[in-house]
Amino acid sequence: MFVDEVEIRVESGKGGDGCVSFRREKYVPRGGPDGGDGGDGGSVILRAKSGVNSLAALAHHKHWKAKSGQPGEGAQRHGASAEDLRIDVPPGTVVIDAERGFVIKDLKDEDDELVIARGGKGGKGNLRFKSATNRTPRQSTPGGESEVRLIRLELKIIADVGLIGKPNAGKSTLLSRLSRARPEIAPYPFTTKYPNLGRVQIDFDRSFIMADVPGLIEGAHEGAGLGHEFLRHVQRAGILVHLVEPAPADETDPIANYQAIRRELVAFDPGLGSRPEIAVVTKADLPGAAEIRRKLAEVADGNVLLISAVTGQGLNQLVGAIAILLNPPKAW
Ligand SMILES: Nc1nc2c(ncn2[C@@H]2O[C@H](COP(=O)(O)OP(=O)(O)OP(=O)(O)O)[C@@H](O)[C@H]2O)c(=O)[nH]1
Ligand SMILES: [Mg+2]
Repeated sequence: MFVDEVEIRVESGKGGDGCVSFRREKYVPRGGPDGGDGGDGGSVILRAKSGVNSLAALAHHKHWKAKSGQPGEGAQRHGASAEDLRIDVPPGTVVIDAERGFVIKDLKDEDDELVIARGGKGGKGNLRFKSATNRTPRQSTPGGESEVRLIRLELKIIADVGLIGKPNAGKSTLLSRLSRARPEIAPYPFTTKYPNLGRVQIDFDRSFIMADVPGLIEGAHEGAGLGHEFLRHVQRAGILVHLVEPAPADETDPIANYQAIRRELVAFDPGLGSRPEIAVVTKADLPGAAEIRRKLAEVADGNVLLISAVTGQGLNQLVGAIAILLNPPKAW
């Protein structure tokens, strides 16, 4: 199961109370204070870990609580501190305060960490209050309170290139041709239900990550279709590759389809509207594809490419055009 948004409640552990105690030993009539400190409560820590691919593990486990620290005891014994509770999330997880809606932190890279609920400090035992003027202190402090937070985690896939387009445009097929990813491909819309990522090799030592996101439809920015959920993944892609199929089965006009998707992008996030985009007509092996490319060139900015994932036509050119826009450094 792919889960890319989840709300959880986290609670740190309380600190252990400090102890009030006096030494009691045979033949030692007035033993001094010997109450130990309480241990610290455990913190809840979110950690980005590669290999974790979705937030699915959190979908069924919504309450996370770290253990409390142990209270101090007599004979100067300190209570044990509780271990921190680590929750592993995929790199690219954004942590949001669910009550007030602000972004707390973006756990972008592997090993990024965030203490989301800090454990209470252990209280002080009465031994600490001993002084020249007070040899029998009865004071101690209680352990620090635990912290509770409601947070929302959103996974934004980080890709260099996002494949966008109407359902059935040929996005998954293209990804499967260019990378080792094996997304599901079928001759009907909405085959892809969640994003797929693949690494595309430009040449021997340069590559980029391409994401295939579910097809977008009109109204996607308001939640229509599956696309809305995934538009935010597109937000992180540096470049958009916009696929247009030349002869849709529903007989809609490819040029109008292209423009509809452009409108959705801008409506969702105006910044997406100015993201570098390569417009591509797919299924070049079908009759009429070249004509559609000519028409699309009149409305799209820049050069429109024509490709076929079946014959391989135009694929090198497309990877080359992406490479120029990305300009990735060589591996050494
Ligand atoms: N003739 C031809 N058919 C293609 C080409 N590329 C993809 N197709 C076919 O188009 C159909 C849809 O392809 P997908 O790759 O599943 O399309 P998609 O854009 O990922 O679709 P959704 O996941 O539903 O949004 C499949 O039947 C593919 O075999 C192509 O270059 N030429
Ligand atoms: Mg698909």
